[in-house]
Amino acid sequence: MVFPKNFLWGGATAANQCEGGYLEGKKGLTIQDMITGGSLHSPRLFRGTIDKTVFYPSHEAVDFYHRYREDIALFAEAGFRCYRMSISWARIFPTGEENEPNEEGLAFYDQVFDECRRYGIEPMVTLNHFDIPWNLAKKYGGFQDRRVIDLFVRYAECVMKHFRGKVRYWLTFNEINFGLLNMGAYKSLGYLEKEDAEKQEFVPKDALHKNLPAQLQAMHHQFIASAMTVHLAHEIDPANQVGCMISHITQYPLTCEPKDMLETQRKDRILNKFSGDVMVLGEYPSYMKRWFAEHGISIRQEPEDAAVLKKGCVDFYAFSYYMTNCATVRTDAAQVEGNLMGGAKNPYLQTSEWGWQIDPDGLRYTLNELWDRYHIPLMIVENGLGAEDKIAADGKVHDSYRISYLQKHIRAVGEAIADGAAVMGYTVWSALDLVSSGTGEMKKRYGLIYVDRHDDGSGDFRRIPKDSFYWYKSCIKNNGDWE
Ligand code: BGP
Repeated sequence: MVFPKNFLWGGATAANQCEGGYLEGKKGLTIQDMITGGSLHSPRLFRGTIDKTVFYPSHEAVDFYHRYREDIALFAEAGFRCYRMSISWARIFPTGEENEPNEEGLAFYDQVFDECRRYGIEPMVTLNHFDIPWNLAKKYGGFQDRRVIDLFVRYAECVMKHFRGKVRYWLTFNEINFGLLNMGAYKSLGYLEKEDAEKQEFVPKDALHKNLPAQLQAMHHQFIASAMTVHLAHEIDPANQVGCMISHITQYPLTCEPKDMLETQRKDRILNKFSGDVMVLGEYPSYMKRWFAEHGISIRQEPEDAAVLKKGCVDFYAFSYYMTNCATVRTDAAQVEGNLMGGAKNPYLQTSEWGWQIDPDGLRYTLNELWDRYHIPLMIVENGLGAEDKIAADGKVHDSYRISYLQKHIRAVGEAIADGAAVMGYTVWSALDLVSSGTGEMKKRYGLIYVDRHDDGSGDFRRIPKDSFYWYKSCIKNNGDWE
């Protein structure tokens, strides 16, 4: 196969979905600690105070906090060359505002990275994967407030200095483009209106475009924080490589009617290209001007902002890829679910049990488009299948459907590399079963490793490598081929 020798094969997780230990080691609360479980048809609820009678999935998650040694040993057994994970900001700065970092938090991640290095696994660290400290959401409305930029950069600087030499690959904000969307504004920006923060309970998805100008302002602050972090990362250690992280929801026109083509372009620009362009090219794209004007958006910028963005362009483009959707101007088109956002149904594609359209060819198409546009290394940092896996009578998990999903997508990556795209790595979502970000469920399982944990809080956290684990091991061993 065409995969480069040093290709970063591995798996991914996020602190809020796997660690648990939500108050251990002097960790502070995060916005994830305040949301309940849900399902495809019942949304997760935000609760402004912790109610002991309610189940919050992130509180124990899958107990990585206590089991990281066992988990990393399994990752090593699968042959991972890379482990994409995140640091929980609130483990290092519990309220986000302390002057000094929490030593226990730093010590925890020291152990995690040392364990990775012991097996020759390269950590790739997301600085903020949907878990801004709760205090910053409540007090400042998250990134709406410019002061949060400095708080983030202080955190980023602290961990990049502390883990210098142990971590070389960094991602600033997970799926930064989700700040534009309903639940994404809460999770990504920590966007909370005062009146909502004080409510006993509300559905964060109701924030949808409630205050688009404020969301865009908050995203601007994230872009600045990210650019400052990239710049600092290079100063701290020239070996550091920093990527953006975009949820790439590739759009196809539902029909070849020119109006559908224009709608596709419009959606693709707002959803996918906007964030990528700012972070890779270091400036706001001209096509957003009209959209801003139409939505009454005028971003407050400081005189130095333009230069900061230009100085902080990312080194590589990382993205998650789960599906493609169709765009159309028709109002009667059948709809499908998706990652925070659905779209028009593509009659040629099958969907997962949670209604996400499965499209391996779309991954090849996307990689080629991104390479043509940016000409910087690309990395798929999330791709995988959420399914309701069961333990079979023989005590194993036979997830042939996941193997088939991964095979097709990895072949598509190989094709894109053969087409000429520079792809540096691929990390499966997820390395092990963890709490679903969208629905809060455990039963929506993505892992190569099964975790005995269920939606009612039962289970003993036992780990069982699935069939996909052994298949992926052979794929990595043969650098993108398998026996
Ligand atoms: C992405 C997130 C992940 C992850 C994944 C699957 O949006 O970065 O955290 O969870 O999607 O989504 P879900 O868990 O909602 O199925």
